[in-house]
Amino acid sequence: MKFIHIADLHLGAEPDAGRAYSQNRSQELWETLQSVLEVCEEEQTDLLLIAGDIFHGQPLRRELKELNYYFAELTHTKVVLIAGNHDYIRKDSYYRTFQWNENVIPLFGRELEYVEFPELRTAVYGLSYYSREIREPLYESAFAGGIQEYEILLAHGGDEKHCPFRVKKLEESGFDYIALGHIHRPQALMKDRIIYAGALEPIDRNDVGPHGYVKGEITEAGVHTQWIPCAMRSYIHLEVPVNTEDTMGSVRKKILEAVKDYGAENMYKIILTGYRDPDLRFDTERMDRDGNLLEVIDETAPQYDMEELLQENEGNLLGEYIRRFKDCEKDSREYQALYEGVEVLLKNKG
Ligand SMILES: [Mn+2]
Repeated sequence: MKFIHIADLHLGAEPDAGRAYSQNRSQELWETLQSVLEVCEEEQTDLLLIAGDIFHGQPLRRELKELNYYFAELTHTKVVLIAGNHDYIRKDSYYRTFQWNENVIPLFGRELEYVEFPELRTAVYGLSYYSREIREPLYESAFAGGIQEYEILLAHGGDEKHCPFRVKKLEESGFDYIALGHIHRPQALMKDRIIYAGALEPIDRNDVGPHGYVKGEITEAGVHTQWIPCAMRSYIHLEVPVNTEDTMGSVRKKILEAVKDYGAENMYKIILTGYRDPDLRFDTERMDRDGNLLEVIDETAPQYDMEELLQENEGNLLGEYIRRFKDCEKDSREYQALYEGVEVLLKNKG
């Protein structure tokens, strides 16, 4: 039985709205889903499991129609989905009345329910959100019923306000595979068995690193999974080292080169590090204006000429301070204290 597990598509979201790069970002979320559906079609994947938060908010009727159209094009794959905390089934939700194609099986119960696929010797269990939060540990009492040979749990949450659970409880639940959603960073809580696929595309700037989906196979020998990156863009936090020779212009060039190296399609938070010429002030506000530089943070320290400063300040507090730390080793904590202290004392001096 071959499956693909995705989660947290957040269709309808507009990440970094207003930025130059992000104009088509909403569309890209749909395109990445389509690329996963193409994989399902090519590989004749048996089940596509979607672990909640398909939509960023309440889905529009036309959005459901659109989604259903793509699902209906699959000639082999069956799609099982649940609603998460973002697209929870509100009183007026179109989820309540929408007619899905026959290969699409929503598990929209408030309590755990299941769907059987006898031809795959598989049952998939799941429940859906009817509110933004569920504080009860609903998954801790879930267990595989032994209805089919292979049993899968589709689940959304894992933090305090969203169906909290202890991993140990899930381990003991008897499911062959637990397809998790809600936490956007892909991670296996237990190898090949309890996995957050992660958001299919990164949705906000904290979703750093690669994103993608889980491809798995369940056979009599057990479960085997692999995680496959497929997102069109990533958020990257990048340190750019600066030295005393650098100017605004040269730092800007360094940043642009780093961005080129790590991929111009990605979104960056740049952290400037190292020692700068004390006279140089970075205008980080201006630097992050263009392209997909979302933020530039200056963590450089000024490179003071300690000998010169010492001579100029012989006898006063600053001079005393420098004398005290002067002989410490570079890169030590004391050295850092020397720099930070000198910076403060100089500032106070006016
Ligand atoms: Mn969620």
